[in-house]
Amino acid sequence: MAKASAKQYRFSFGPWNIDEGADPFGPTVRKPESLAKKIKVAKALGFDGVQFHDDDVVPDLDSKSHAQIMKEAAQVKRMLDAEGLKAEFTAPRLWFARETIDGGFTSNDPKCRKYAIERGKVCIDINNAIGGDWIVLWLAREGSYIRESKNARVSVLQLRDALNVMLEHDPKSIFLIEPKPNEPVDSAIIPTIGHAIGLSYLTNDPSRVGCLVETAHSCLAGLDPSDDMAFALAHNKLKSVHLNDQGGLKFDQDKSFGSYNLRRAFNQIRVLEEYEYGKHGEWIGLDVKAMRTQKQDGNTKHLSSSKERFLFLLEKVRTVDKKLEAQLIAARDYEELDRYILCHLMGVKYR
Ligand code: XUL
Ligand code: MN
Repeated sequence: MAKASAKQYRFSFGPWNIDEGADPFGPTVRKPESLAKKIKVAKALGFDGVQFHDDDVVPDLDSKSHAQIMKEAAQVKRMLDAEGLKAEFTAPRLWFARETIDGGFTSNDPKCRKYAIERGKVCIDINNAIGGDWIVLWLAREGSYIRESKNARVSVLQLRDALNVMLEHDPKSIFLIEPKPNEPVDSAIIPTIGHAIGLSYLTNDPSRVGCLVETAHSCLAGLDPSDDMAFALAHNKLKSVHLNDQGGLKFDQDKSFGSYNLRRAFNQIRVLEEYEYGKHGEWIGLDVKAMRTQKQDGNTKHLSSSKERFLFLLEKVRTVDKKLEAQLIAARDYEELDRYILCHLMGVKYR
């Protein structure tokens, strides 16, 4: 096991990270696990919190009264309390409903936009009931399949207006935008962290609109996830991360952290460590998926191994010879710096 103390870091994952293995080309291959079991797994694997979609907390919420929704949310809070776990966030699953086929906040149909905003408000109430730190907005279908179907400038302003309504609904809630450039739509309105931060400044209270960087989403935009994190940190807006991995420009893979590119994983932790990320209440979320080939009894290995790798790489980040690094930077000998970092990562003797 890794030696580094990870005390400053709090780890979380969501119920969707223990899944049944369905993909667009084939059905489920594993049995579903109950939410109660997933919460117990989080505890057993040494996680500190759980992330939720609104309907993970209250299934079928559109068919339930507000009082019933609040009652069921309180039950989930009790389940978390019993394990000594915290809710990190709640995200409205706005990409599932019939009303959001053409997007939620940016749908061309005003009735559907209204549905999305009302759903956002319910999500805020659920998040408060389970004691979550923030609302995450993955803007899944806020985009287009063909350029002519929407006015992208209007869409940005619709997102701003929706955020303003939600900011007003609860003056304490904090909203994190999780950008992704494509999938399920062809082109997202908010494809990168720069767009997410730009949108936050358009709202009535930018101090309560931050962002979440996901490794795979940055890679899908052709960007370096550690640079995206650094950009958000420079704006004081990085409140959460979804660490995973991605092999180039293909479908969103949500592979185990470091699975494709250990150096890229190392650099994400490096940038978080430099800022003392975690000391201000931020979380390390692991948005990873098991391979479809995985059997039932190994359906959480991707979670434990991602966390284990984080701790190994944290140790690597903390044991970089800072003096040598500074000397090589001063000498502009980046070839030697490259060699040193790779020796360090591979655990082979340097010199
Ligand atoms: C989608 C994705 C989601 C969000 C939560 O790609 O990453 O799991 O993180 O809604
Ligand atoms: Mn994610």
